[in-house]
Amino acid sequence: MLSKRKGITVSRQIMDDQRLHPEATGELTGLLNDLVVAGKIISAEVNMAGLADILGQSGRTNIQGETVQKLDVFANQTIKRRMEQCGHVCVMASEEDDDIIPVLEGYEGNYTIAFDPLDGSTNIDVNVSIGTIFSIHRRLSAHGQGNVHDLLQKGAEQVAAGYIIYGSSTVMVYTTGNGVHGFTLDPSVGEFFLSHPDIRIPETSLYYSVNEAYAHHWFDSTRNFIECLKKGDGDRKPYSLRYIGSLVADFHRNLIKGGVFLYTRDKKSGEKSEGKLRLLYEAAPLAMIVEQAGGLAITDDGRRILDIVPDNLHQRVPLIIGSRQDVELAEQFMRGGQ
Ligand code: AFP
Repeated sequence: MLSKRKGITVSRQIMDDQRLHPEATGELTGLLNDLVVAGKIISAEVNMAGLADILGQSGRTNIQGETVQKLDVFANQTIKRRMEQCGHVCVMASEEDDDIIPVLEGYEGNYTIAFDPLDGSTNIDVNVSIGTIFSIHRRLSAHGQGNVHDLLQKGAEQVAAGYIIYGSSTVMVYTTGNGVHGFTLDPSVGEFFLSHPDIRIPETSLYYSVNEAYAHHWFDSTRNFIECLKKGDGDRKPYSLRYIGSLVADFHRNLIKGGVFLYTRDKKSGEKSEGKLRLLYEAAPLAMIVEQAGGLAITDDGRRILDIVPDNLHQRVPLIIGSRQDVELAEQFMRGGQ
């Protein structure tokens, strides 16, 4: 039986979003619909991974020095192939590629896309949630092939952002600046149906997500904040830890249940002196989503993530993201006010 919720498909929602902009040409709608197809293809492969001889390492390391898994390669190729000839994108950037990725000549469109094809690679082989994250901007250059400057725009200029999480079910969450909606893939019909309309992140929570193994490297600001959450205070109950190790999965959990995720700078950082997470492919798109859902995303020195103008494609950024009151409390510690 068709449940009430199976009424609204992701394509219909994308069309409805377009109707809010009478000046829209349908290009963004086309782009998002192509991304949905890429997400379905990747989801099918992830579900079959143990059988399709696609688990394990590819034998390559990426520009971040991380081992590239075979599924990373598959997801990256899938998105690039769909985007390069969808006719709506002028240039791309992927967490897995050193440089900008051109689109096919004659297919240049008005948008740019930056994406992390498969976030949480180390969880691929063990059936833990992983996901694709994307960030879309309008191009700055006039026409033809886009360039790196088209991609190096601050997060506040994003026209759409989202992720597809491959977990116990496959869920796509996206925003075009009019709220955040989540869609669950029904594999029996191959369609995403609206399952989480107008997501609002709880104002405060009982959960924090951080890699606590790094506690001995933390600055006092991070240590004191986490201690405060763990102890509780007055009306605030002690918080519990939830850390999956795939940002997209930790973020999704916190978006739905409430929580705060941190990946701050620490004393050991060295080459990761800006933390680990990437501004273009991870922090900026998730920041747009969290703000649209009523939450906040800042750096560990209190800058709004969406205001940061990237100076290179693979820029890293310290990230504190989640429920508004939790992030505000973190900010007080980071600014030395506690
Ligand atoms: P991988 O894609 O290499 O697994 O990295 C995932 C990630 O960038 C992000 O998704 C996690 O939140 C973070 O790394 C986990 O990093 P730690 O292992 O240092 O906690």
